[in-house]
Amino acid sequence: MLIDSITLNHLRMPLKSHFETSFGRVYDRECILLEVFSEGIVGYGECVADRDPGYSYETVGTSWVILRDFMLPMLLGNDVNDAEHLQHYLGEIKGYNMAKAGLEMALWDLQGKKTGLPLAGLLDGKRDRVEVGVSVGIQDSPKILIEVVSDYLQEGYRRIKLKIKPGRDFQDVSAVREEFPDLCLQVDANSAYTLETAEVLFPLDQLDLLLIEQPLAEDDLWDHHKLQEKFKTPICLDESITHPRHARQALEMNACRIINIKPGRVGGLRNGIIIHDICQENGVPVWCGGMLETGVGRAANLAFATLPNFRLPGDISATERYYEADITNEIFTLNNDSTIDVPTGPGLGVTINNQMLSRYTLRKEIFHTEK
Ligand code: OSB
Ligand code: MG
Repeated sequence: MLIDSITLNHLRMPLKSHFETSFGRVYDRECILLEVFSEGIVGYGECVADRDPGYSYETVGTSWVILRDFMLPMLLGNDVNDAEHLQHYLGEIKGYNMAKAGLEMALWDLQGKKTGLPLAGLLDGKRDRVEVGVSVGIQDSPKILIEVVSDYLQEGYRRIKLKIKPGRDFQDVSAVREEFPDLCLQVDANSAYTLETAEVLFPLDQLDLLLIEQPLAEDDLWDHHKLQEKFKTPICLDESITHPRHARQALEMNACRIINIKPGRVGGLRNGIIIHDICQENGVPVWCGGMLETGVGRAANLAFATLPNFRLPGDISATERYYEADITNEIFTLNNDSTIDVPTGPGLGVTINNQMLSRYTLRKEIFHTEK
């Protein structure tokens, strides 16, 4: 696939309701939408880096610079067959997994459009819909949290994830557990604790949680191992796993019993599939995480979650959980059984609503080959 030109769009989209994690509260979400043009066809990709370096060191601003100065010049005017081949170009660049994953997504979309196959088909996925849940931010009080959770249950979600942070953990989670004794419930600390401060989390072990996500720092596999020894609830790693190697090491040292895979965090679907397979070989379940994606990234996550070892519901909620109006014409809705249908059109299977795209675009730049 000859790469003719690439457009970067820096988007800011207002969220329907604010989203608070241990690293802060946001009212809107930023990302980069990539448009990769090849022989008259356009492939879309989403770089999920956020405005601030709270979840990851990578931000919209830094991803933009790395894409502009290093990644795009490597690709423009060249032939890139597929995601495997992309690695040949980008392999020398350290880090910036979200930028790499955004480019890779656009290539998958192009590949699907050129062959007429949906992404789930290209990945050899095994499902036509995937089980999903909803990730609920920290609320102003446990009472409001219960109301918010109750609303999502009314909408049909059967798995709830609560964000926690020091000072807003056991009280919030136990309040929800008392109100909903049978609910599939899990928590996510986004690395807000240390081995010492994590002692306050021990009572969570009695609340019958599906998992405790990323309690400790990103670069702290060993302390996760020490903590997992003290919990019967599985620890699930998110931020810590940015490469297939980390997945292998985490499993070897029993640092977790479940892994959340986000294609953006691990440098794309290709690496995501490798992590999926490593976990499957070791009998460890995975699930698909989310980054409040637009319809573009959501379509990719749905296709990814069709692989067989995705055995827990993903953080892939319906469009209306996030946005009043998305940049895709396609809207994702929740089925009665807490699933979302996987797109069936070629590539990602989504089309862009250009009016919404231009409304949300803060900055746009078109790059052509210099040859
Ligand atoms: O840790 O899973 C996380 C959103 C932004 C950054 C990190 C995380 C999240 C979520 C939201 O939990 C999941 C979603 O997209 O619904
Ligand atoms: Mg997480």
